[in-house]
Amino acid sequence: VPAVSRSAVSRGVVVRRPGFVEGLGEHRAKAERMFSLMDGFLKNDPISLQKDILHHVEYTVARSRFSFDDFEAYQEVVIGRVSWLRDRDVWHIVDQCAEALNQLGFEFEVVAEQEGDAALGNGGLARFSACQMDSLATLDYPAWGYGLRYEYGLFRQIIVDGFQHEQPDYWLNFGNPWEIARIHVTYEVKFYGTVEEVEMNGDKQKIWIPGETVEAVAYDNPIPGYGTRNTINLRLWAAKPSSKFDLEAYNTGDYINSVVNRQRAETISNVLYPDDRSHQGKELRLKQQYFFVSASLQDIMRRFKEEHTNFDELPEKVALHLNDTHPSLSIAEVMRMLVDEEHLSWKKAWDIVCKIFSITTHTMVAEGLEKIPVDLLGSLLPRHLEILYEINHHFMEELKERIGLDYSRLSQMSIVEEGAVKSIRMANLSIVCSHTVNGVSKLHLETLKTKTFKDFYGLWPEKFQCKTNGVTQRRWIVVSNPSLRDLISKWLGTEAWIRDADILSGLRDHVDNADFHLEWKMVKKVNKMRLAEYIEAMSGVKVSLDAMFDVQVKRIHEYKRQLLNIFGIIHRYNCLKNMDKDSRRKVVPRVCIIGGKAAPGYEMAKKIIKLCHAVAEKINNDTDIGDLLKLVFIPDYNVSVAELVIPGADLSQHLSTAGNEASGTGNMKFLMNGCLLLATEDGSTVEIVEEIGADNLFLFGAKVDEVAELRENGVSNLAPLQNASPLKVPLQFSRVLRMVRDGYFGHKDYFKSLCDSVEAANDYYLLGTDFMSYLEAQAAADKTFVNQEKWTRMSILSVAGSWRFSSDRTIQDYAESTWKINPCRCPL
Ligand code: DL6
Repeated sequence: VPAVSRSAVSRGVVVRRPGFVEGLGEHRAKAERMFSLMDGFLKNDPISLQKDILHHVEYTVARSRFSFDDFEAYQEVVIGRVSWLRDRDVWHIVDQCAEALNQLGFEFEVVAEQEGDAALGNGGLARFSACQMDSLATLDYPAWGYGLRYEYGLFRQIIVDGFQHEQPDYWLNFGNPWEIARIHVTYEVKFYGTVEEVEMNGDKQKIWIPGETVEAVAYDNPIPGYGTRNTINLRLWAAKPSSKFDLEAYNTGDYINSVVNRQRAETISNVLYPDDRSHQGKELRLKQQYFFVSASLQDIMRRFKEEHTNFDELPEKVALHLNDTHPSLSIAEVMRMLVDEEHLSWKKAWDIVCKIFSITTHTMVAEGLEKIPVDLLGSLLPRHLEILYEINHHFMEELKERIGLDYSRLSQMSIVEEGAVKSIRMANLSIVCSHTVNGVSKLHLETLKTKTFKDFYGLWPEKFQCKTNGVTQRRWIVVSNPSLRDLISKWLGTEAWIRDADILSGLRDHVDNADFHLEWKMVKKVNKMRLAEYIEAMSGVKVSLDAMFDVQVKRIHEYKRQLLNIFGIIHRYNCLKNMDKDSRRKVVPRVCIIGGKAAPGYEMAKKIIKLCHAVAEKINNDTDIGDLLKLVFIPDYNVSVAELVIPGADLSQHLSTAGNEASGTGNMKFLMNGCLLLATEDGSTVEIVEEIGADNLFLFGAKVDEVAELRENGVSNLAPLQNASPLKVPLQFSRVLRMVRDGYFGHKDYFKSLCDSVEAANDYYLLGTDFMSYLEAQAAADKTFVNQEKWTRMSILSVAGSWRFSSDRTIQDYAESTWKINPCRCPL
């Protein structure tokens, strides 16, 4: 399974068209001929695989067959055999590869470990896209994904003395054997310059005279479907200097500067912005967006024009899906292409554009919506700014006809935001032009309809749809939890659930079977052993397998409330310290595991990481406490680490203040691995509750419709802590806060602002309000853990209910109600 599928690429664009992958030829007949030729010489038995591997060792990397290392073995397996379209079903040759390698003296697991993550995204949004690609391939949809081939993916997190440090992740250092450089697939991408008006056939026509040209080179990454020959393509763009000769520099003799300028072009695709919430107003960021958009659209239009001349057919052949607003410059770019280059009338072009775009927004709060300052946009993309103004002009005229001269609403809905920094509102632009606007959970959609885009919903209610997120069971059970995969298949009597997640619900039939329970618990034990070994190797902390493994892994954000978890741990520690020996004997031991990256500029998140380490230092070294409580921070949380942590977890925490998490997908991965959830009723958790029942997880905290009131009139409006009523701020919370504030864990000054942020007067994320309810949910989890039969039942029912959170269901839904596409199976 390729690296990109393991990890994440975020800005997917889906293109509807039947056909095969470039390079094999576009025509079905030709592809069929190639497949039939392959039948003659491709064999998947271990001996043939070995021959292939050795052939590549000798003739690709020019090493001796008697001396090549694990990394080269990994590269050769990928290049030699599992690569692009050469096998009919990549997923089914894993065992043969393992045997072939074994006979050559290599361990399959060690070789597989050589593959690092392609950390091409930040968090939930990007990883969700990777799941979508896997589902698109498996369900035989004719789709393409597009993104940027960042040379530096998301930074590597290292911890020094409890503080996060960031190191560049130069993941392409030794090459990426999965990717295929398509050096002949390149496009020029232009920036800056001026717009001129010229006469053309008696009409006035705008033309853009760009000031800088950069070349985009395609790198293709195969995403093989499971149980099908369908292998779709993730095309990533790398920026290279334009091959055009720099005549001006040559004429002025400025050779050195011309080389330096050309080199600058490559920086466009160099680095991923590491903040998953805000990256506004940066020129490089905007350049990245347009670079990606322009190259992808040229690619799409070229393919369309190969077989079609009439643009009326474009909406029949192409559906473009905007994965959040980051690629929404596409709208202006398609308009520019159709009007300026293809000379369609504005009206006709707009009509086409409105039929091909759809969008999913992944953000809950209005403040998180992307805006681009017009000064920046006008200098980088002058023609696009004009087009955006014109789109807005037409929209405003239409709106005035619909709602009259309601200036307040007109200005709220306008694509152009006036004010100190005049900006383009990318979300408004996307909604105006998309035929469908999707939310990622029911709760999210409700917020979009009633708050974030209330006015737009009033105008176009039919556009708004819910497509609850999902994750792929192939990554999150089959690959990451092979013991569970075998157990599920054994008891369901089939492996069909790997392609059809609905079948997982059949596990409910065995929920009271004692033998099943025994085997279920064994699987968890094996995974806990793996995780315990990793924890010890990585942190030196030895953990007991009898303890409840309690995990919170995700990006560090105030709204995700890792601080609530740490405060809960401090409270637990206080309770243990105050207990006599007899009471301690009854305590359920806990291993608390926290992991996640903080954006480099996000001070508060970095302080949370430091606090976690400071508390761990205290607790883990307290001989009084021993195995009853351990706290470990897992550094550099990424997909590979997730594959180890999630199967080994007993309990997982999803603590966002209700109304802040658009969906969440971590909850679904834990659910699939039989881990019980301790969660607020936020995002997609609400639907998990619908599916498995509130009795099968531990819910706590304010509900979404209580939050505003609580912020308004509850704890948050009280005077600072010292004057607050003890009834409103629980004593337990004040005590924990006081300990941190007073320096019980050291670093008193450093933690001051963190403490201030949750004092009653400032407690925006309602930690104090939810604290007692959180402790109660934790107590319920402890109580249930003692009753292993009940726990196992809940665990089985969690996996059974996870069928609904497969990305296959999500993609099916998109295919049917947004893109209106049908599966397109590769011929046998
Ligand atoms: O939809 C995928 C994922 C959701 O599950 C998370 O709830 C949401 O926070 C995340 N959104 C982002 C926002 N980034 N941007 N833009 O990552 O999307």
